[in-house]
Amino acid sequence: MRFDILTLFPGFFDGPVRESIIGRAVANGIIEVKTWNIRDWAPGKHKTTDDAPYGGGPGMVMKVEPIALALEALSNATDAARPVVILPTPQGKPFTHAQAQQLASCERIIFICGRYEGFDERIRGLADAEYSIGDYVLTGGEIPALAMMDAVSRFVPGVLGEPESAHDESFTDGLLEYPHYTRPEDYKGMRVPEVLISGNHGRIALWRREQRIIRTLERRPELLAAAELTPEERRLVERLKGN
Ligand code: 6GU
Repeated sequence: MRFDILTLFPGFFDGPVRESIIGRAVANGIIEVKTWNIRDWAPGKHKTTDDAPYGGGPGMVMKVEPIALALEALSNATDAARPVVILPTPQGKPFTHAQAQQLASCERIIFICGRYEGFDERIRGLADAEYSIGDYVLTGGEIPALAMMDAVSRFVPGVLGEPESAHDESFTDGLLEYPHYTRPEDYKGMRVPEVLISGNHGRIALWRREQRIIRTLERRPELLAAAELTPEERRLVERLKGN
């Protein structure tokens, strides 16, 4: 799978693309990440990528032409599959686990990273989808593009090792993760739950499932409506709620 990132700050991606699991996937040739400087498609001596807003007001607005030209140049390749173009914006649909999984089957994704106070509305017309990564405003699309690329890559076969991929339960069944512990058994009086050292795998599995339900109820109760629970587990939720 290949990611192309259009940005005014290609250096932003140097570390994240080299390190850790994504770095390993790139080194192994499972994913490919190419960054492109939008400025390289800006016309004129000054290579301007932004301009004053029509109608006045503060700040500058990113221009449409450099991005349009960049996309044209990137799509001119002889590839069979058309790339999917994603525009990270705070006004986009919330980006979810399900979208990450779905996008992982694309051969190629292009991210357009906007900066400054805004971008020309016509840039939206160049994208197939707009996504937001949460209800807060970031200074640009670079961090959201990295977050989405990371979430998508986890679903690309071979990116995660075996023990890691088996771990994928977390959002697929709509419950949060259970608590994890490793040595020491006692850290300043905070003990590892007894059940985890019992060696009883049946009890451990039950405890973990229950912990996931309790945790989801406490922290993200809105997730429970869509979670995959047995009738018995639904009754447990009602009991925990005090009903
Ligand atoms: Cl996708 N872009 C920006 N600039 N801010 C955000 C965002 C995206 N998602 C949440 N905040």
